[in-house]
Amino acid sequence: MNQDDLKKIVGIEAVKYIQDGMTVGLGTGSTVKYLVEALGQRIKDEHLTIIGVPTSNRTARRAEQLGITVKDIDEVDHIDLTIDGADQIDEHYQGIKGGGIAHLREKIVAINSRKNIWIVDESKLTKQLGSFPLPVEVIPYGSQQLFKKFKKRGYNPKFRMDGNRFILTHSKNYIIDLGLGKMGDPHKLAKNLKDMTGVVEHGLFLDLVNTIIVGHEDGPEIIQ
Ligand code: ABF
Repeated sequence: MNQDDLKKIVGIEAVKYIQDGMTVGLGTGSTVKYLVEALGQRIKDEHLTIIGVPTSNRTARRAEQLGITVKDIDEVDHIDLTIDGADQIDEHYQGIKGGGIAHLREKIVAINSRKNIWIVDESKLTKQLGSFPLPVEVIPYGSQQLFKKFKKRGYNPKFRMDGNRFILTHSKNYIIDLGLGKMGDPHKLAKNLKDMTGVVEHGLFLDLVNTIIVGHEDGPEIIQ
């Protein structure tokens, strides 16, 4: 089995947690792709009434193609359940997200959800966060000064570029990835980052997840 097979396993497992009538936050990424496909199939087979709240245009387009009713977060009363991927999860179930540059919308959807499920293949689990670059969304104005401050703090920053162009988020901001290697206390780092003017949001998702579904060769592992 390859990594994609493991992603498929957890995408299909996660769709079982969705009940008729739910408003569901739909994450972003290659694992969530399988969840969205499985959800589209379930809606067709069981004539479910589901509202999807996508965290990116990519997910919105895919969901609509599959016949899922899509609404913006500010059009719904509440979100019952959000299912999303992650880039790294440590042994305290803290996560790094945002490899897909959607972490601001993902975090807004997550904090407005009654329950959060992450679906990952086993390669995402780690003892300590940090070997995956931590994405930080920053406004363009003053971003070079912020970059220098990150450098001075030893965060080993790198702008997310496409050739010589800055990659823009949905909100037309830049992403600076921090190559931290081994991260210290994520709560302290999260506060330090949010205290820096010009930082919009970082990819540390702390104390947010309720259930993690991990894809292994022998099937899905449920952590809750
Ligand atoms: C998304 O899932 C992003 O936050 C993250 O970058 C992505 C990683 O998942 P995958 O490996 O499934 O693409 O939520």
